[in-house]
Amino acid sequence: MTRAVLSLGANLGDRAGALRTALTALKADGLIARSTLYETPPWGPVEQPPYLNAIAVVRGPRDAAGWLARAHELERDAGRTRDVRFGPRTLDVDVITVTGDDGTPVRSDDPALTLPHPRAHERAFVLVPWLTLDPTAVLPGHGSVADLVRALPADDVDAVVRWDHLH
Ligand code: PH2
Ligand code: MG
Ligand code: MG
Repeated sequence: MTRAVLSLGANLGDRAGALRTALTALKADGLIARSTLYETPPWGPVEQPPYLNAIAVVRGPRDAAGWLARAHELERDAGRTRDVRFGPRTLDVDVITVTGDDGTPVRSDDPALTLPHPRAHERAFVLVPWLTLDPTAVLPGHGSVADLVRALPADDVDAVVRWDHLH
């Protein structure tokens, strides 16, 4: 069994519907916890609409490649076609960390699945929902998520806004 932290994002179409459908589907995969939905400014080089983001923690009988395959399946179910890097999408599911039951983090340099996720430590839209879900969370190689959030520019943190209590 492994435990995986997944980051879900959507910025096209019915954003909340896509995230909620994926989070519901993950119950069958051993969903342990999920954050609420957050609205976040688009990160990266492409101009695009704001995202809704969420974090899910799952535990099940998959290895890292198995979680990536499941992530791609959820994206496909949401009607996603593979598109521009960092560009807009109906659903994106990224594997952030995978940990064995003995607590050992999976490390991978495979360009198809780098673990831990190579940019998670600088992304408020990953770290803020994750911290809310698990105040003791650690990003292997980078330290505690609480410290990483404290190290982010305050504007980046403030721009990640709880969304679902407004709607
Ligand atoms: N995903 C991207 C690019 N930029 N920005 C935010 N706020 N949230 C995302 O999930 C996101 C992004 C490509 O995967
Ligand atoms: Mg992504
Ligand atoms: Mg992705």
